[in-house]
Amino acid sequence: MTVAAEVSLDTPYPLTDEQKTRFREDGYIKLKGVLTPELLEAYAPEITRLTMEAAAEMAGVPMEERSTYSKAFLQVGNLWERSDVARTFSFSKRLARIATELLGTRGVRMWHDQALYKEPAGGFTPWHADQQYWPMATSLSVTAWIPLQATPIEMGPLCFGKGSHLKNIGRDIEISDESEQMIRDAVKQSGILEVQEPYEAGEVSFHYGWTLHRAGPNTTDQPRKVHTVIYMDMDMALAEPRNANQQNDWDTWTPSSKVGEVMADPRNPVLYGPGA
Ligand SMILES: O=C(O)CCC(=O)C(=O)O
Repeated sequence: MTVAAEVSLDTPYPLTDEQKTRFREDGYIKLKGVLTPELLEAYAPEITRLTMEAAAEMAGVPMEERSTYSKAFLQVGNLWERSDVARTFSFSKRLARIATELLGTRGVRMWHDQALYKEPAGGFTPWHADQQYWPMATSLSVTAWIPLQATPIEMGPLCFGKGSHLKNIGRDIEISDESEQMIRDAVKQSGILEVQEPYEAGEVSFHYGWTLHRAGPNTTDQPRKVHTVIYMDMDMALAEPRNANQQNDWDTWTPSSKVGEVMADPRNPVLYGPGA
């Protein structure tokens, strides 16, 4: 048996102190070998099946008739509620432990998962910060961005604004042509380094909810298949929504939670830490 074959979705992935510090300073980190070819082969087909089933209507709309947002990707949330295979993938302790150690919390809960498939000829993803959408009381949230294949620059991997989670830029603007322009200008003016790199198969990146990021278009003839899992501190309280997107996300992802209380809705199970 090879070393790679022994890696499961629950095998710990040891992080160094240097990696944790880098994540906290840069606002993101890309890690090699988080998933093996065997794991990708085992889970990607089901993620793709569920995504194409749920997004069939949008996939049928010609690109030229779509908004900037819907040109960027087919987006399907909470796959974990749609099949046991997707649930096993999204509930990976290996990923959830990395999220916990990067955040420095005692554990993490599921905020939600979502597939983000950038189709062939799919457009760019405008600059934005995810937490604009999330009614969270602190900044202890992190997204695992999990490409299901190697993702060269031509497919539109993520591009991060290095250290941008520490600046107060673009926090009130949703994903749109305006966010692309406004944040792009602010990133350039404040000297934030834009880092865009290809992903090898099995690499996974993690970024804070306040880290500014975008992605280029997919100019290849293959879909850019990506799954994501969004984690929050297991002690995260619900904040009063600051905009309509946050109200919508409250209703969608944590319906029974109350402002000021820990988000312990059945949709937000602890994935790593006490009680997991
Ligand atoms: O996959 C993309 O193009 C954008 C993803 C993103 O914004 C995110 O996962 O936070």
